[in-house]
Amino acid sequence: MVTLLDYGAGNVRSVVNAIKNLGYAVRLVERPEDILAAEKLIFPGVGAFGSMMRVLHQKGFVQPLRRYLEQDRPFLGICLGLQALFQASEEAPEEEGLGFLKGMARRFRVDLAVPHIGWNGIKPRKPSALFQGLTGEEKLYFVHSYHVDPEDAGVVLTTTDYGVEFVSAVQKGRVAAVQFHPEKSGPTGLKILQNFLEGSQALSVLPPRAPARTHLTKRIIACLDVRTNDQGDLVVTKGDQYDVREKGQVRNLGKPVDLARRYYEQGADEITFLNITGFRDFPLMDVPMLEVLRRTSENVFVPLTIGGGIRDYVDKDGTAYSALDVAAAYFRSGADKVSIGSDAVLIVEEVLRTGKATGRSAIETISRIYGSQAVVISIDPRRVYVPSPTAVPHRVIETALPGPQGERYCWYQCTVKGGREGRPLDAITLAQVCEQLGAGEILLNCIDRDGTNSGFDVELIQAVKEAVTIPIIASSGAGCAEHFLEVFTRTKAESALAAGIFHRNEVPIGAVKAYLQGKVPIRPVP
Ligand code: 1PR
Repeated sequence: MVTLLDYGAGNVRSVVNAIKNLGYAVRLVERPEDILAAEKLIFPGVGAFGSMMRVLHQKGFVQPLRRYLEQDRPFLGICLGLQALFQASEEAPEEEGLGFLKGMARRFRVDLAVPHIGWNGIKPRKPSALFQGLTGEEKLYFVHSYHVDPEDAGVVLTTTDYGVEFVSAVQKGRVAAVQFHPEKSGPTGLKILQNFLEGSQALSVLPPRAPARTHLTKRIIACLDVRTNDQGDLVVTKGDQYDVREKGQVRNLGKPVDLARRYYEQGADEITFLNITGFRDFPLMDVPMLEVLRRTSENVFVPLTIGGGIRDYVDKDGTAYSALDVAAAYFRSGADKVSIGSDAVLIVEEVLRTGKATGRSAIETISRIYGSQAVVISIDPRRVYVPSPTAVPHRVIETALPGPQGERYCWYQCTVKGGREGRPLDAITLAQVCEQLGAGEILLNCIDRDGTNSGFDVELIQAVKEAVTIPIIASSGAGCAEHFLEVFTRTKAESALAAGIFHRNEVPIGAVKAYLQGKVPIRPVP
């Protein structure tokens, strides 16, 4: 029996599912005394340091946790569960950590995108039971903006490179904690969890190979656009330039849960579900999407993002739900990140009109509680050609692909409601303001390229990438493996997403990765 400390933020469902998948029963901590009664304790922290510590105090968990740690009992901290072991964090200087280890969590100060999101390696520093069966060359999934800085070098278990060499795992006696997410790191992560669950100190090993340097890999993401078809079934569909109908019928490319599982097995680094009619339906009533997440997270152990309908909503009977309520329902069902589309455009328009942020927008409220890494902004822009850089009051770029009248300039107009309505806002400005409001990542679609197999719009991707410091997911237009290499070499995008070629089995994920191997850092298919 393993005990899991769930303090109510983020996605503990995946950890529970991973443990169950390994054949163990899980008990959740409900009262402070459950902590000291645990045989083995896992503390998966997700969200922001300050809110985590406040909740731990409110629930009376801090003292029993400190005692459990001091008694040197089996403990595995994950992500914030690692940072919580230290005295403090720059993320919330007013909150004290558990103080089991001396030192603090510091924000990344690197010339790279922050948060550090994606699959990176580890460099083991000392033997541990957690390393049994590992080669040392595995990739693990990270998502964080802060890293720990221990005073005692003796507690360092692994380090990882990301602009700086940071501590990615610690161990002191039977207390271990990792910055990466084993429950989101595919078969390697499950192996580490299994090692903890079965582990004995006597079996400590060092992996046979340790990389001299680790690299954040480029992520390959499979995207599932989901909606109800005319027969009432929830299906994965795919459009051409956002038109998902063929001969009047919604294209049916398969069942969401089955396809997600297939892409996981094929080596997808992440899976995104977009509820493409979420702007119409009330998503909390949209039980099928929650069910899709619940079922997918039972046996898919890579990050899951869900988008569509993340916004404030007033029900027919006048009951108000906040975007935070909607997001919370998705996180509880297995999502690691939520993606905000139409609402982000309206939020940014409001900020630009009034000159200030309200603090109450979906982006701000969700990132405050769940952390910026949990908030993705999905942009659906359309290219608009103009004759000169000053023809419109928007961010215009010079293009190598002239327009129908020979125009050498264009801007990227944001749209809402799945491309149905253009707005007077450009994609670059939208991305910048969303970053300021607390968004952690940009999913950059392009309606002109969507479903065309003609390659990513590298001009758009580079223009947005240069304007923000958060990671970018390049999306729309992938038609072959070479298009992924093009987007990774001609732009600094951290990841690339595709839908149609994967759904139609034209280019499987494994073929994309095999082609990229040795050309850009990539997580090999496990
Ligand atoms: O506005 O917050 O409710 O979110 C709705 C979400 O649904 C947005 O993220 C929006 O991008 C998405 N969406 C809305 N309508 C459509 C549609 O296709 N009619 N899908 C749609 C957008 C675009 C990509 C696609 C890539 C790759 N899909 O995610 O998967 O373009 O496709 P490809 O590789 O086949 O070219 P809200």
